[in-house]
Amino acid sequence: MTVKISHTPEVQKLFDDACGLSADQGSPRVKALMKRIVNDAAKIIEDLEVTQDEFWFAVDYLNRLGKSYEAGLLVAGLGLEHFLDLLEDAKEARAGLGGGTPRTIEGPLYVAGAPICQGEARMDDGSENGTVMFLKGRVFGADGKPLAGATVDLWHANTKGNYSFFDKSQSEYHLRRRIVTDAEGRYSARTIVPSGYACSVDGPTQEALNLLGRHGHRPAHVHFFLSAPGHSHLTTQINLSHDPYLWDDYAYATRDGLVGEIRFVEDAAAAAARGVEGRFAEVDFDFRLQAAPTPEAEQRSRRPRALQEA
Ligand code: MBD
Ligand code: FE
Repeated sequence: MTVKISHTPEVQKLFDDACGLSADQGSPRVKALMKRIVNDAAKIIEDLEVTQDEFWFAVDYLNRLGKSYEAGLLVAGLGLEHFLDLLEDAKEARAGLGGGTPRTIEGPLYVAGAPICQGEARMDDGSENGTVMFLKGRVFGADGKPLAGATVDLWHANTKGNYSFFDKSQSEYHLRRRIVTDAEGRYSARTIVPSGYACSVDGPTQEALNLLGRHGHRPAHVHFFLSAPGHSHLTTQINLSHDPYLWDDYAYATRDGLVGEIRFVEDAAAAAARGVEGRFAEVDFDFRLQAAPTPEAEQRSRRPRALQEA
């Protein structure tokens, strides 16, 4: 057996030093994490016989990934963002908590500060010739009773699968709203049926997916942040039942309990009653929140996002 160079005392001393373990300053937490990362990277390089060309390709890939702001897309595609949900689920189960609407990944396209509406909202600006979608439901608390005054912060893509803010051709906060539930815990929105998202075909995420023999599609979906005093913040999505990618999501966000059954209605009288013309869609979806075990649980993660709120 050949000796593993990465395990020798010389190399361990090198990495300890490089990770600041002999320095007084800096963050102990970051030092511990960095030592593990560098150590594991070295082991991968040695065990898998990573070539010089492969190593420098990876360094250049990271530069390109960051330059195109696609790191959030890649971690979703590699299943790591979903893995964080599995960890949270397991932590809750161990603590005897859980129940309520399942969580699922946020993805990289939330923008803080969407307009606040009471009970109901119109989310699209009328500029797209999409299928009108009426989305409604109720938010229930941990005790199973409707929650008045809960905030339903929702966002979704347009008919091309693009999100406002990131797609500068859309108006400000297009397809993004915060709806405060009414006295019966109800929210309702008039919007347009979103299209599924696809990673940019010439971006670094799709480049990696191609090398893995994978597509970069997500089914049509609507994202939600739900919050209410005394309840745990919930990050989730509803993935729409009609989409062929429903259970073939590149980001692994579709979960049992999070499929939104979409009904397409072709009935002139029903359309007239809704104040629309032609075919439209309906989705009903209720949420159930959990009691917050701690005050921090009421808040969403401090993940850096576009337009942080003051
Ligand atoms: C999306 O719209 C999304 O929701 C995720 C998770 C990843 C990429 C694009
Ligand atoms: Fe999305």
